[in-house]
Amino acid sequence: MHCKLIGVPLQDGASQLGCEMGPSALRTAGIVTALSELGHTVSDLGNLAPLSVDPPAHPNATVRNLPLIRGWIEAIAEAAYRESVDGMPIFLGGDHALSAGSVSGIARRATEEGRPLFVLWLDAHTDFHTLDSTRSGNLHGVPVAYFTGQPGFSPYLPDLAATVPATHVCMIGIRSVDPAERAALARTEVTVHDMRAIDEHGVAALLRGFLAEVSAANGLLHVSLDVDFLDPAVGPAVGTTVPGGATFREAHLVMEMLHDSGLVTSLDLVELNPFLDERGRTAILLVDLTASLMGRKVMDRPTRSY
Ligand code: HAR
Ligand code: MN
Ligand code: MN
Ligand code: MN
Repeated sequence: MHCKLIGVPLQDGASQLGCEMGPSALRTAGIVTALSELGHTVSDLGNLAPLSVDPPAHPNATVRNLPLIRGWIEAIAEAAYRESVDGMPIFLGGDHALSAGSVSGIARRATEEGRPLFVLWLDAHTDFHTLDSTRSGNLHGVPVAYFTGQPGFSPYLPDLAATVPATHVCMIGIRSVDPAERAALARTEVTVHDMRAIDEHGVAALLRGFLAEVSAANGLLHVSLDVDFLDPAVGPAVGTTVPGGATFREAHLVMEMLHDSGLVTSLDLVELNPFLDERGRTAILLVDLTASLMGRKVMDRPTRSY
Protein backbone atom coordinates (compact mmCIF):
# COMPACT_ATOMS: atom_id res chain seq x y z
CA MET A 1 0.00 0.00 0.00
CA HIS A 2 1.12 3.55 -0.64
CA CYS A 3 0.41 5.52 2.55
CA LYS A 4 0.09 9.29 2.30
CA LEU A 5 0.40 11.09 5.61
CA ILE A 6 -1.45 14.40 5.71
CA GLY A 7 -0.91 16.50 8.83
CA VAL A 8 -3.87 18.61 9.96
CA PRO A 9 -2.91 20.83 12.92
CA LEU A 10 -6.51 21.88 13.51
CA GLN A 11 -7.62 22.53 17.08
CA ASP A 12 -10.32 25.17 16.92
CA GLY A 13 -13.19 22.69 16.65
CA ALA A 14 -12.48 21.53 20.21
CA SER A 15 -12.92 23.41 23.47
CA GLN A 16 -9.37 22.78 24.71
CA LEU A 17 -6.17 23.82 22.97
CA GLY A 18 -3.52 21.24 22.10
CA CYS A 19 -4.73 19.13 19.15
CA GLU A 20 -2.59 21.24 16.82
CA MET A 21 0.37 19.30 18.24
CA GLY A 22 -1.21 15.98 17.21
CA PRO A 23 0.54 15.57 13.84
CA SER A 24 3.94 16.26 15.42
CA ALA A 25 3.31 13.77 18.23
CA LEU A 26 2.29 11.04 15.77
CA ARG A 27 5.46 11.65 13.76
CA THR A 28 7.55 11.66 16.93
CA ALA A 29 5.92 8.38 18.00
CA GLY A 30 7.23 6.81 14.79
CA ILE A 31 4.32 6.50 12.39
CA VAL A 32 6.55 6.62 9.29
CA THR A 33 8.87 3.87 10.56
CA ALA A 34 5.97 1.69 11.75
CA LEU A 35 4.36 1.74 8.30
CA SER A 36 7.65 1.33 6.42
CA GLU A 37 8.59 -1.70 8.52
CA LEU A 38 5.35 -3.36 7.39
CA GLY A 39 6.49 -3.05 3.79
CA HIS A 40 4.38 -0.05 2.81
CA THR A 41 5.72 2.95 0.96
CA VAL A 42 5.11 6.15 2.89
CA SER A 43 4.97 9.76 1.72
CA ASP A 44 4.73 12.36 4.46
CA LEU A 45 3.04 15.24 2.67
CA GLY A 46 3.60 17.63 5.58
CA ASN A 47 0.90 19.76 7.17
CA LEU A 48 -2.08 21.47 5.56
CA ALA A 49 -3.10 25.05 6.34
CA PRO A 50 -6.63 26.47 6.33
CA LEU A 51 -7.89 28.52 3.41
CA SER A 52 -8.91 32.08 4.16
CA VAL A 53 -12.69 32.27 3.78
CA ASP A 54 -15.49 34.48 5.02
CA PRO A 55 -18.78 32.62 5.50
CA PRO A 56 -21.87 34.43 6.81
CA ALA A 57 -22.32 34.48 10.61
CA HIS A 58 -24.59 31.72 11.93
CA PRO A 59 -27.68 32.71 13.94
CA ASN A 60 -26.69 30.24 16.69
CA ALA A 61 -24.32 32.55 18.56
CA THR A 62 -22.70 29.65 20.44
CA VAL A 63 -21.08 28.34 17.20
CA ARG A 64 -17.32 28.83 17.63
CA ASN A 65 -14.64 29.59 15.04
CA LEU A 66 -16.88 29.03 12.00
CA PRO A 67 -14.72 30.91 9.42
CA LEU A 68 -11.54 29.14 10.50
CA ILE A 69 -13.15 25.68 10.56
CA ARG A 70 -14.69 26.26 7.15
CA GLY A 71 -11.28 27.24 5.81
CA TRP A 72 -9.81 24.02 7.21
CA ILE A 73 -12.63 21.89 5.80
CA GLU A 74 -12.09 23.30 2.31
CA ALA A 75 -8.35 22.61 2.45
CA ILE A 76 -8.82 19.11 3.89
CA ALA A 77 -11.55 18.12 1.43
CA GLU A 78 -9.43 19.21 -1.52
CA ALA A 79 -6.44 17.22 -0.21
CA ALA A 80 -8.62 14.17 0.46
CA TYR A 81 -10.00 14.26 -3.07
CA ARG A 82 -6.59 14.87 -4.64
CA GLU A 83 -4.54 12.33 -2.67
CA SER A 84 -7.08 9.50 -2.72
CA VAL A 85 -6.56 9.04 -6.46
CA ASP A 86 -3.51 6.80 -5.93
CA GLY A 87 -2.88 5.60 -2.41
CA MET A 88 -4.25 5.57 1.09
CA PRO A 89 -4.60 8.99 2.74
CA ILE A 90 -3.95 8.94 6.50
CA PHE A 91 -5.02 12.19 8.17
CA LEU A 92 -2.99 13.06 11.26
CA GLY A 93 -5.27 15.24 13.38
CA GLY A 94 -6.16 17.55 14.68
CA ASP A 95 -9.63 17.59 16.23
CA HIS A 96 -12.60 15.72 14.78
CA ALA A 97 -13.87 18.68 12.72
CA LEU A 98 -11.16 17.37 10.38
CA SER A 99 -13.49 14.57 9.26
CA ALA A 100 -16.02 16.99 7.78
CA GLY A 101 -13.28 17.65 5.22
CA SER A 102 -11.68 14.22 4.87
CA VAL A 103 -14.95 12.31 4.45
CA SER A 104 -16.50 14.85 2.07
CA GLY A 105 -13.39 14.86 -0.13
CA ILE A 106 -13.23 11.05 -0.20
CA ALA A 107 -16.98 10.93 -0.95
CA ARG A 108 -16.40 13.11 -3.99
CA ARG A 109 -13.67 10.72 -5.18
CA ALA A 110 -15.87 7.65 -4.53
CA THR A 111 -18.75 9.11 -6.52
CA GLU A 112 -16.42 9.85 -9.42
CA GLU A 113 -15.23 6.23 -9.35
CA GLY A 114 -18.79 4.93 -9.12
CA ARG A 115 -18.11 3.16 -5.78
CA PRO A 116 -20.21 3.56 -2.62
CA LEU A 117 -18.37 5.01 0.40
CA PHE A 118 -18.84 3.56 3.89
CA VAL A 119 -17.62 5.17 7.13
CA LEU A 120 -16.64 3.39 10.36
CA TRP A 121 -16.86 5.93 13.20
CA LEU A 122 -14.89 4.81 16.28
CA ASP A 123 -15.76 7.32 18.99
CA ALA A 124 -17.33 7.85 22.41
CA HIS A 125 -19.47 10.52 20.72
CA THR A 126 -21.79 10.47 17.72
CA ASP A 127 -20.70 13.94 16.51
CA PHE A 128 -24.19 14.35 15.04
CA HIS A 129 -25.01 17.93 15.98
CA THR A 130 -26.08 20.47 13.38
CA LEU A 131 -25.05 24.12 13.55
CA ASP A 132 -28.53 24.76 14.96
CA SER A 133 -28.56 22.02 17.59
CA THR A 134 -25.07 22.37 19.10
CA ARG A 135 -25.06 23.80 22.61
CA SER A 136 -21.30 23.81 23.15
CA GLY A 137 -20.67 25.42 19.76
CA ASN A 138 -17.64 23.13 19.28
CA LEU A 139 -17.56 22.08 15.66
CA HIS A 140 -15.80 18.74 16.32
CA GLY A 141 -19.32 17.74 17.39
CA VAL A 142 -20.90 18.12 13.90
CA PRO A 143 -18.98 16.19 11.20
CA VAL A 144 -21.27 13.15 10.84
CA ALA A 145 -24.40 15.30 10.51
CA TYR A 146 -22.54 17.36 7.91
CA PHE A 147 -21.28 14.58 5.63
CA THR A 148 -24.54 12.64 5.79
CA GLY A 149 -26.32 15.74 4.50
CA GLN A 150 -28.44 16.79 7.48
CA PRO A 151 -30.08 20.21 6.95
CA GLY A 152 -28.80 23.63 7.93
CA PHE A 153 -25.09 23.53 6.99
CA SER A 154 -25.44 25.56 3.80
CA PRO A 155 -24.23 28.29 3.23
CA TYR A 156 -22.09 28.14 6.37
CA LEU A 157 -19.98 25.07 5.60
CA PRO A 158 -19.04 24.11 2.01
CA ASP A 159 -21.79 22.55 -0.11
CA LEU A 160 -21.13 18.83 -0.51
CA ALA A 161 -20.22 17.32 -3.89
CA ALA A 162 -21.51 14.00 -2.52
CA THR A 163 -23.04 12.89 0.77
CA VAL A 164 -22.53 9.59 2.60
CA PRO A 165 -25.89 7.81 3.03
CA ALA A 166 -26.74 7.29 6.70
CA THR A 167 -27.12 3.55 6.00
CA HIS A 168 -23.39 3.47 5.15
CA VAL A 169 -22.28 4.84 8.54
CA CYS A 170 -21.50 2.50 11.44
CA MET A 171 -20.55 3.91 14.85
CA ILE A 172 -18.82 1.78 17.48
CA GLY A 173 -17.85 2.74 21.04
CA ILE A 174 -20.61 5.28 21.65
CA ARG A 175 -21.30 6.34 25.24
CA SER A 176 -21.88 10.12 25.25
CA VAL A 177 -24.80 11.42 23.20
CA ASP A 178 -26.60 14.75 23.63
CA PRO A 179 -30.43 14.78 23.56
CA ALA A 180 -30.61 16.61 20.20
CA GLU A 181 -28.20 14.12 18.65
CA ARG A 182 -30.20 11.18 19.98
CA ALA A 183 -33.41 12.61 18.50
CA ALA A 184 -31.78 13.31 15.14
CA LEU A 185 -30.14 9.87 14.97
CA ALA A 186 -33.48 8.21 15.68
CA ARG A 187 -34.75 9.74 12.43
CA THR A 188 -31.86 8.24 10.39
CA GLU A 189 -30.56 4.76 9.62
CA VAL A 190 -27.08 5.30 11.04
CA THR A 191 -25.97 2.12 12.81
CA VAL A 192 -25.04 2.96 16.41
CA HIS A 193 -23.27 0.24 18.40
CA ASP A 194 -22.91 1.65 21.91
CA MET A 195 -20.55 0.32 24.57
CA ARG A 196 -23.27 -1.88 25.97
CA ALA A 197 -23.49 -3.64 22.59
CA ILE A 198 -19.73 -4.25 22.72
CA ASP A 199 -20.05 -5.65 26.25
CA GLU A 200 -22.89 -7.91 25.28
CA HIS A 201 -21.91 -9.17 21.82
CA GLY A 202 -18.20 -8.47 21.60
CA VAL A 203 -16.75 -5.95 19.19
CA ALA A 204 -15.83 -8.64 16.64
CA ALA A 205 -19.42 -9.67 15.96
CA LEU A 206 -20.52 -6.04 15.51
CA LEU A 207 -17.69 -5.21 13.15
CA ARG A 208 -18.06 -8.42 11.14
CA GLY A 209 -21.64 -7.49 10.25
CA PHE A 210 -20.65 -4.08 8.97
CA LEU A 211 -17.65 -5.36 7.00
CA ALA A 212 -19.91 -7.89 5.29
CA GLU A 213 -22.15 -5.02 4.11
CA VAL A 214 -19.18 -3.02 2.80
CA SER A 215 -17.78 -6.06 1.02
CA ALA A 216 -21.13 -7.03 -0.54
CA ALA A 217 -21.48 -3.49 -1.94
CA ASN A 218 -17.87 -3.41 -3.24
CA GLY A 219 -17.53 -0.26 -1.15
CA LEU A 220 -14.67 1.98 -0.16
CA LEU A 221 -14.19 2.16 3.60
CA HIS A 222 -13.07 5.25 5.50
CA VAL A 223 -12.15 4.71 9.17
CA SER A 224 -12.33 7.64 11.59
CA LEU A 225 -10.59 6.88 14.89
CA ASP A 226 -11.23 9.36 17.73
CA VAL A 227 -8.87 8.90 20.69
CA ASP A 228 -11.84 8.91 23.07
CA PHE A 229 -13.07 5.64 21.51
CA LEU A 230 -10.44 4.22 23.87
CA ASP A 231 -10.90 3.97 27.58
CA PRO A 232 -9.15 6.94 29.24
CA ALA A 233 -7.00 4.45 31.17
CA VAL A 234 -5.22 3.47 27.95
CA GLY A 235 -5.72 6.71 25.96
CA PRO A 236 -5.53 9.67 28.33
CA ALA A 237 -4.42 12.29 25.75
CA VAL A 238 -7.84 13.66 24.83
CA GLY A 239 -9.82 16.67 26.00
CA THR A 240 -13.12 14.80 26.20
CA THR A 241 -12.45 11.65 28.21
CA VAL A 242 -15.48 9.45 28.85
CA PRO A 243 -15.17 6.43 31.18
CA GLY A 244 -16.03 2.96 29.97
CA GLY A 245 -14.36 2.97 26.56
CA ALA A 246 -12.73 0.33 24.38
CA THR A 247 -9.90 -1.63 25.94
CA PHE A 248 -6.42 -1.94 24.49
CA ARG A 249 -7.24 -5.33 23.00
CA GLU A 250 -10.72 -4.37 21.74
CA ALA A 251 -9.15 -1.49 19.83
CA HIS A 252 -6.37 -3.65 18.38
CA LEU A 253 -8.85 -6.38 17.43
CA VAL A 254 -10.91 -3.86 15.46
CA MET A 255 -7.76 -2.80 13.61
CA GLU A 256 -6.62 -6.38 13.00
CA MET A 257 -10.03 -7.33 11.58
CA LEU A 258 -10.03 -4.22 9.40
CA HIS A 259 -6.67 -5.27 8.03
CA ASP A 260 -7.85 -8.79 7.28
CA SER A 261 -10.91 -7.40 5.47
CA GLY A 262 -8.71 -5.57 2.95
CA LEU A 263 -11.45 -2.95 2.67
CA VAL A 264 -9.97 0.19 4.27
CA THR A 265 -9.00 2.91 1.81
CA SER A 266 -8.56 5.98 4.06
CA LEU A 267 -8.06 6.79 7.75
CA ASP A 268 -8.38 9.67 10.24
CA LEU A 269 -6.44 9.70 13.52
CA VAL A 270 -8.10 12.48 15.48
CA GLU A 271 -8.50 14.25 18.84
CA LEU A 272 -4.99 13.42 20.07
CA ASN A 273 -4.05 16.21 22.49
CA PRO A 274 -0.35 15.71 23.27
CA PHE A 275 -0.51 18.38 26.00
CA LEU A 276 -2.63 15.91 28.01
CA ASP A 277 -0.53 12.79 27.29
CA GLU A 278 1.59 10.75 29.69
CA ARG A 279 5.09 10.18 28.32
CA GLY A 280 3.70 9.86 24.79
CA ARG A 281 1.76 6.71 25.52
CA THR A 282 -1.42 7.73 23.67
CA ALA A 283 0.53 8.84 20.61
CA ILE A 284 2.42 5.53 20.66
CA LEU A 285 -0.83 3.60 21.02
CA LEU A 286 -2.31 5.39 17.99
CA VAL A 287 0.77 4.49 15.96
CA ASP A 288 0.53 0.87 17.13
CA LEU A 289 -3.20 0.75 16.27
CA THR A 290 -2.39 2.13 12.82
CA ALA A 291 0.25 -0.60 12.46
CA SER A 292 -2.35 -3.24 13.35
CA LEU A 293 -4.68 -1.77 10.74
CA MET A 294 -1.88 -1.94 8.18
CA GLY A 295 -0.91 -5.54 8.85
CA ARG A 296 1.13 -5.93 12.00
CA LYS A 297 0.28 -9.28 13.63
CA VAL A 298 -0.08 -9.59 17.38
CA MET A 299 2.82 -12.08 17.44
CA ASP A 300 5.02 -9.55 15.65
CA ARG A 301 4.38 -6.66 18.04
CA PRO A 302 7.52 -4.88 19.27
CA THR A 303 8.06 -5.48 22.97
CA ARG A 304 7.47 -2.16 24.73
CA SER A 305 7.35 -0.86 28.23
CA TYR A 306 5.40 2.31 28.97
N1 HAR B 1 -21.64 16.34 22.00
C1 HAR B 1 -20.73 17.22 22.67
C2 HAR B 1 -20.71 18.59 22.04
O1 HAR B 1 -21.22 18.76 20.97
C3 HAR B 1 -19.35 16.63 22.73
C4 HAR B 1 -18.68 16.51 21.41
C5 HAR B 1 -17.33 16.02 21.67
N2 HAR B 1 -16.78 15.58 20.47
C6 HAR B 1 -15.60 15.01 20.42
N3 HAR B 1 -15.44 14.27 19.37
N4 HAR B 1 -14.81 15.00 21.34
O2 HAR B 1 -16.15 13.11 19.36
O3 HAR B 1 -20.14 19.49 22.60
MN1 MN C 1 -15.33 12.56 17.64
MN1 MN D 1 -15.21 11.78 20.76
MN1 MN E 1 -26.97 -0.93 7.56
